[in-house]
Amino acid sequence: MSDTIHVLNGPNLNLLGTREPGIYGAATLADVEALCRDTAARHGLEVVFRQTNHEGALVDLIQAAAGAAGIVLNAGAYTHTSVALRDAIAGVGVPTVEVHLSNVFAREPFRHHSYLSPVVRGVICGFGPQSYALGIAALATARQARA
Ligand code: CA2
Repeated sequence: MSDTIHVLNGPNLNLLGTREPGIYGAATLADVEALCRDTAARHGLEVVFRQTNHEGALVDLIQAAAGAAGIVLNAGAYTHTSVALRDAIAGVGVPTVEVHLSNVFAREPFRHHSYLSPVVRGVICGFGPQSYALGIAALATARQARA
């Protein structure tokens, strides 16, 4: 059984910690990566951590996670627009947790709908970088249950 979790980040998340701290906080994407690596290590898991601004590249990254223990996916704005990402998640057959830094349900109505939520294992939002740590912990627990 694979011991690797793929943590995949979509558009503009490379800007974390540089703008809009009121919504997204002060942590940078490098800080989020360090938190993910620490959390995964405590569960005996490795992390592949990636960010892209391009929808098709995100599809490629989801497909490249085939056989992994899980995917933690913050697809950013593509969450609310992308049938291609939904099809990639459904097709790859890897347990996936959709995560968001912000509580999307407390924001604009267009952020309340996700094309991805119906095909993922679960959704965690609103806890800042801890949303990622909670996603990794959930996948680690599910993996233990399968072992
Ligand atoms: O809350 C989240 O994690 C989101 O996935 C973030 C996306 C947004 O479109 C989703 O509705 C919710 C936006 C990511 C952009 O991140 C920035 C960070 C700093 C400065 C500007 C953008």
